[in-house]
Amino acid sequence: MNFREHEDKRAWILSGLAALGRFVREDDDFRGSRSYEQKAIGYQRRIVEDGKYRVVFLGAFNVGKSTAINAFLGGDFLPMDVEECTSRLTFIQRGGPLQLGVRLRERAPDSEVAALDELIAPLPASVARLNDGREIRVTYPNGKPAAMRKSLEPLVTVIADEAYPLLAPLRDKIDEINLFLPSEMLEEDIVFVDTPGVHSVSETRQEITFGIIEHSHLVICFVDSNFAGNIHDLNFIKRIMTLRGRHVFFVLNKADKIDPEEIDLRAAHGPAWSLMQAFKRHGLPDNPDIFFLSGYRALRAQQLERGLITLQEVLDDNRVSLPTSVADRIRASENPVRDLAAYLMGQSRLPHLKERLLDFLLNENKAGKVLETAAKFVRERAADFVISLENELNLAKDPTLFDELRAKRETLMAELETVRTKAEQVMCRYEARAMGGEWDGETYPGYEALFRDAMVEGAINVNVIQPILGWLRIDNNLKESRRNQFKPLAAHIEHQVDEFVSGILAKINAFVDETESITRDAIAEHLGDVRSLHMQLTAPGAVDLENVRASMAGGYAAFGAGGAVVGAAAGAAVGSVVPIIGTAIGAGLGGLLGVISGFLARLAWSEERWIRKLLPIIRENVMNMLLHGGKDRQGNPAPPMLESVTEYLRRRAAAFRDAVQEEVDNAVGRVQRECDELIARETQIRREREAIITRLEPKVTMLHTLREEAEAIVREYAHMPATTH
Ligand SMILES: Nc1nc2c(ncn2[C@@H]2O[C@H](COP(=O)(O)OP(=O)(O)OP(=O)(O)O)[C@@H](O)[C@H]2O)c(=O)[nH]1
Ligand SMILES: [Mg+2]
Repeated sequence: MNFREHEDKRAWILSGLAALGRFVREDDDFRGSRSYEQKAIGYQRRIVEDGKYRVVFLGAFNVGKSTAINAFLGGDFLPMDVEECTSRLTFIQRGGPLQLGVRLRERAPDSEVAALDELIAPLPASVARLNDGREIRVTYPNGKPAAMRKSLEPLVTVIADEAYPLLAPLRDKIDEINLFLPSEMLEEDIVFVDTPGVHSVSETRQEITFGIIEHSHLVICFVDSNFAGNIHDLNFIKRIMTLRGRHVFFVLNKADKIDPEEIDLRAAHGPAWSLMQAFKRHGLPDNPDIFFLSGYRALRAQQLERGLITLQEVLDDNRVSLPTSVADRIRASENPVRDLAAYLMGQSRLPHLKERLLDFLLNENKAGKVLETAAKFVRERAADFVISLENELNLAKDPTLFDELRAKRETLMAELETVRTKAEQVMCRYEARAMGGEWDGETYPGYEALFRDAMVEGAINVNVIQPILGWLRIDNNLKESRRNQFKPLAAHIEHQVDEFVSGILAKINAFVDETESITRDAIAEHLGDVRSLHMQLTAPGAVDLENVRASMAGGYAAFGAGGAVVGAAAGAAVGSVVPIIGTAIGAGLGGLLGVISGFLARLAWSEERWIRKLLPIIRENVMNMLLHGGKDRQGNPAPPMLESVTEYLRRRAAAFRDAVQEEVDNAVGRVQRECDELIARETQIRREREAIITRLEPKVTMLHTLREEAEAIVREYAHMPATTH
């Protein structure tokens, strides 16, 4: 951008300030103190609008700023005090007649203004209200500074709160205090700003003063000659210096209080030397513009000249403390008042400072400086405001978070797949062992086949029939049986069958237990994996594997106690099979007893003959009981033990597998769902971020453009010779 005309720049800066103002006032993305920034922007706007050059007087409280300004102006317009005095910024500029303008933030009710009216009433002054009651104008027709100073006391001094409590509500509404002085006192294009002391105990007053520094074009920094190089001063001087581009005059004030020998502008010794040393130590520019001043003497000289005080008063004034030789010379002169005034003025060194200041101002491109400072203000504010927005924007654009999310999800999915495969393998092994099949190079018959293979006629013959026959041959067993209607034989058959089946089942049960236990452990281990995956997704933390195993076992036990088949199996596993095979035995024995009763008459048979006769009956009954089935005592069909037990084993194998499968599915499903949610969350975050980007990008661009264009203006001024415009 190339700004040729002063007016162009001015118009651009005003629009830039307006843009900043809108951003601060309305934008939800503005981070900072709205009221502070709005005020600062407002100040700059007014400065650009009136185009006046601000000369700001800064320094510790009581260092003599207000006194010096009064001396500059040639009258005691501003209140001064031996205590901390100034509490507000006071802007002093050229006007028509002597006037005080109090700008209010809001309209003050009549009652509040009346309190001021009353105070002003005894003074030669008239009060008017302007701007819808938002400004109070006091005019002093005779132009006497004292009247203005007195009306300022209740408004801009530290003691006002105590001395004029009635005016507190009005004071709270004050936005700005302006002094308008008759034309000869001040240049048209200059505003002097009196400020509260920087080392004030009141934070508010400090802030007021620090706040105006960035709106200054020239700073006159006051330091007490007696305390030059003081660390407090340095801290705030550093602060002024950070605002590059401001010229600073350093004034060593109250020079009347030091030995005249100490006044050395070349800074070889005395306060100027101390100040320079401190500057050097703190890396501040080592060729500052340093002046000595006695504001008080200058003011006294003026008062004397105007007849506001008498010669005697000055001679008696301890603070003026004239050397006796001088006092004698003055008394002896023809025009002692004029001579004393001239002497004091010379001693004050105000003329020197004034001359240097006027010279500086004459050469300064004041209008340019006003715009340059405003452009810097726009540039810096735009740069400041954009930082937080940019941070947020960069965060929204930062892909690493997504990458992390995605990477995490992908690892989890992969791990989940491994777990699923492992669980499947465990199930395959289980199925091979329980239902028959091959696993890891070994072939398993399965529970059912194990049982069927043991329940064959040969084995039954050897393990059931033969032992029964052996039993019949022992002692009186046959005789006893015949005598008791074969009931002992029936009981023995029952016992023998029970022992046979129980023996087989005991072996199978051991195998079932082992199968279930290794499956349970293996699954618990993998479920542990699944659960830790789940934990990774939800909350970080270790998974206690023992807990998982216990919960698995608990789940299965609960299942076992609840299920009818497994309930029966639990009985079978520990001892007798009688509970399951009772009906089969009943059916067998019913037939046996019926057949045998037909032989009861033929008691003359030999034992071997009896046994031969009984053998087929016993065999048929045992085989029916175990393999073929028969009828129970009521004549209902009764299944053989082979079928009941294999049915039970089948169901037990399936029930366990289902229980485990369910547990696995649940656990894996949970992780799967978390992963799905992760994807959903990713999408949502992405959407939110896109919204942030869409929202912030135009603002960032706007602020960047402001900054760049302001920078272009600043650069143009930097290359401009000082005397243009
Ligand atoms: N000896 C001496 N006293 C001075 C001089 N200038 C000011 N004083 C006195 O110092 C005291 C403070 O002066 P002010 O002008 O009110 O000081 P200030 O820097 O405006 O103080 P605040 O408004 O509180 O920040 C008054 O009593 C002045 O009379 C000076 O050059 N020499
Ligand atoms: Mg003051």
